[in-house]
Amino acid sequence: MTGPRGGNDRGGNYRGRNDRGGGEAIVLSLGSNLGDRLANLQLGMDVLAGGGLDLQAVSSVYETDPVGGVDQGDYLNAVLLAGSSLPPRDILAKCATAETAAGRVRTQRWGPRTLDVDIIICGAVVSADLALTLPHPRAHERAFVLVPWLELDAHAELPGKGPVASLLRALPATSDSTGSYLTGPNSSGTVRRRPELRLTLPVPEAGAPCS
Ligand code: A4P
Ligand code: MG
Repeated sequence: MTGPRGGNDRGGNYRGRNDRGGGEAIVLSLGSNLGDRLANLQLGMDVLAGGGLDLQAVSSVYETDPVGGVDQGDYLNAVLLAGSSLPPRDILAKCATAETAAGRVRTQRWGPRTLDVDIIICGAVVSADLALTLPHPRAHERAFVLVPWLELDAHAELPGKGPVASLLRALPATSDSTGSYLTGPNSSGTVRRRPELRLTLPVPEAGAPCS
């Protein structure tokens, strides 16, 4: 069934629009490879929602090979589209709150985590600040970001890097009939869509903007 909270034809969950409403278009990447991975992603979304961040669409869930050279379990990854007029640092603070709510403990860079929430873009904002680099400095080379983002927005562009579709084609990746992206050695890892694992957009706050 389709409708305001129905799924899209690739398994993601849309609120029924692709525009960003008021404020900047925000793209967030969620990842988990510790504990109940799907529950961690859902909790992260639930904590992120509201308070000035209007969640609009969530991708399918993808199971992905760990990237970064640390020996760890596979991740579940998803991408969120949102709209917000909050300053980027406030959105980063909301990401940190969501990570804390999921019990995130930082022991090792690129190591296993219950929940990681990264800001991929805040509109066209460009920042080299190490505390908040925008766009995310590694998004363009990560299939676990590009594949779910492209699922939600076929015309997505990464400021300064170009169309997401082109960036994905530039990775050593090919799609197969199941929609998985099979990547070769030295690549950003295999990305497998898990249509049976679904995330649900939280219900908007009363009075929040809605199409
Ligand atoms: N920071 C700067 N810019 C940003 C941004 N755009 N979004 C700062 C979010 N945070 C940003 O992050 C370290 C610092 O980055 C923060 O204090 C923030 O101020 P962190 O979450 O504490 O540590 P981290 O995630 O281990 O480091 P980093 O460099 O953010 O790692 P990545 O690049 O996020 O990689 N493999 C798979 N398959 N799927 C994954 O999701 N994730 C990682 C983490 C590694 N391998 C993965 C995955
Ligand atoms: Mg992070």
